[in-house]
Formats: sequence, structure tokens, C-alpha cells
Amino acid sequence: QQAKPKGPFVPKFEDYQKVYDAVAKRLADEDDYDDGSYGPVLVRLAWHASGTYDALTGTGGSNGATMRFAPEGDHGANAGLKAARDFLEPVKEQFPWITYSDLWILSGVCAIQEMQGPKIPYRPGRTDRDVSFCTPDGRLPDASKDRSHIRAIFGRMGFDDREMVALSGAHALGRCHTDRSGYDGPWTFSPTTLTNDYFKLLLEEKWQWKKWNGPKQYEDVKTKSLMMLPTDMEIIKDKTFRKHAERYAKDNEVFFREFSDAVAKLFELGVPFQTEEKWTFKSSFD
Ligand code: DDH
Repeated sequence: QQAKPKGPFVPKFEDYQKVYDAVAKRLADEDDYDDGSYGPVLVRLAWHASGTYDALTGTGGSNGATMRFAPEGDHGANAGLKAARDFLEPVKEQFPWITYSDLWILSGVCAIQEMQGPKIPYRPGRTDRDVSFCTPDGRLPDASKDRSHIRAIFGRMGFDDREMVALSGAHALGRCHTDRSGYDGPWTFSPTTLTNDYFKLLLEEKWQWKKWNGPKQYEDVKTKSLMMLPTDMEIIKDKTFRKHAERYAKDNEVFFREFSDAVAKLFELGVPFQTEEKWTFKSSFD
């Protein structure tokens, strides 16, 4: 008879792949949410956990999962993300050894890959931290603002113009909700599949201000069923941003490569990793 292994359970790649598989299965099963998938809101959870990073002070970022607590969970920018956190609760119960911080980011990676996006390299090592690590409100972007705001917010995290445009391509996914941000509608016709359509539509469609009582947003002239935020429109109004938008609109492979690099960087901001090695999870359709 073999002796039981002693010491604490040290999860390996296979164990994290099992968590990935469980999230992927839930994504496939729970298909009567929004446009048929929790994928977009999971991506947004991982991004809002990471996007609080401030390079100058080293505060914020995905280490800590402090959005679980007020005040951070109640920040206006995080409205609606409880749906994503609640969706992951059964997975956390099934794999109690994983930290919320690692789970949220792993789920963002899973959602991107399961929505046919590029592989996103991942490594674990985030620890959960208490309410005292909550970041102040105002670190995430405000959609009503212009290019100088985009550069200030993403520059604070350590991104350059090219990376800012690549990251914006995430708006191929999901939609705006009037009861969350106040804005309304999806950016693309396939909001549960990652493509470079966000850039194609931005550049190829005609856009006009939507006439309504809500916050200022654009609608496409042809169908009036798509939307762009004021910050989205800055991506083609600014000369440098536009150059990258055109590259991504022309070539989905280039977009996928640079999006993957930028998202992997975003998801690791401020995390004190113990290991160099990054993993690539197998997708459910590999
Ligand atoms: Fe975003 N985003 N985002 N976004 N975002 C919204 C939804 C989604 C901004 C504002 C909004 C990124 C950048 C920006 C996703 C991913 C990413 C909504 C609507 C607003 C408003 C929320 C709601 O009503 O439910 C602004 C401003 C910026 C900016 O760059 C200036 C980035 C970098 C990402 C990323 O993932 C890398 C996703 C996905 C959604 C769809 C969520 C959903 O529930 O559907």
C-alpha cells in the first residue's frame, strides 16, 4: 500500500487545465444569458480586475481580487460584474485550492479562447487580499472621454499606443447594458466570437450620434443596431491609433498576435510571480 503524499497540495498544470475545462463547460451549458454566453462578461471581469494597476505605486492589478469587496465592487465601472463573479462561484467550490484572483484571470483566458480568440499564455501565482487593498475609484477608463484620457489611463498601466488599440479590439465581444453603464447595444454582429470586426466596422461603417435620452454614443447609419462609445471613435480619429486600427482591420492574424501579447501583459500587471514558465491551455475544441 502506497503512503498518502504528505504536505500541502501543490497544483500543477493539469489541475489548472481542469479548472479551465470546468469554466468552459459552464460557458457551454449556461447559454441563456445575454447574447448566449457569459464569455464577454468574464473577459470584462478579468480586465477590470487587472486594469486598476498603477505602475508608479505598484498598486492595483489582478493580484488580490479586491473587487469582491465594497467599495471596489460598487465602483460605477464595475456595475454588472457580479454576474461574472457569481457565475464562477460553483467553480471555486469545486476547486477550493485556486485563489479568486487566479480564477478570475484564468476564466478571462478561457472565455477568450472559447470564443475562438487566440491562445493567451497564463501563469498562476496571484493571492487574494483583503479589503484594505481596494483601489480608489477612477482608475478604469471613462467612455465619454477623449484620446488624452485613454493615453493617461493606459499609460498609467504601462501600455503604449499600439497596445491600447490592440486591447480595444476586445469590444468585438459583448454589449453595453443600460442598467450597468447606461450605454446600449453591441459593437459587432457576432458578440460572442472574437474577430477583428470591431476595427473593420469602425473603419468601414458610417457612424452618427444616436438620438436618445441616454449618454452620448454612436450608432451605425445603416442598421442602427450597432454602437460605438466616444472612446471607441477616438481609435479612428487619432492618427496614431488609426494606423494600428487599419493594420488590425486588414489582418486578423496580426490582431490576434498583438491582442494576445497585450492581454497577457494586462492580466499579469502587478503580480509578484514565483515562476517564469507560462502555460497554454487546451481549448474545448482543440
Ligand atoms: Fe470595455 N466597456 N472599455 N474593454 N468591455 C464595456 C463593455 C466591455 C470601455 C468601456 C466599456 C476595454 C476598454 C474599454 C470589454 C472589454 C474591454 C462597457 C459596457 C463600457 C461602457 C458595460 C455594460 O454596460 O455592461 C472603455 C471606455 C474602454 C477604453 O479602452 C477606453 C478593454 C481594454 C477590454 C478588454 O477586455 C481588454 C468587454 C468584453 C465588454 C462587454 C461586457 C459584457 O457584459 O458584454
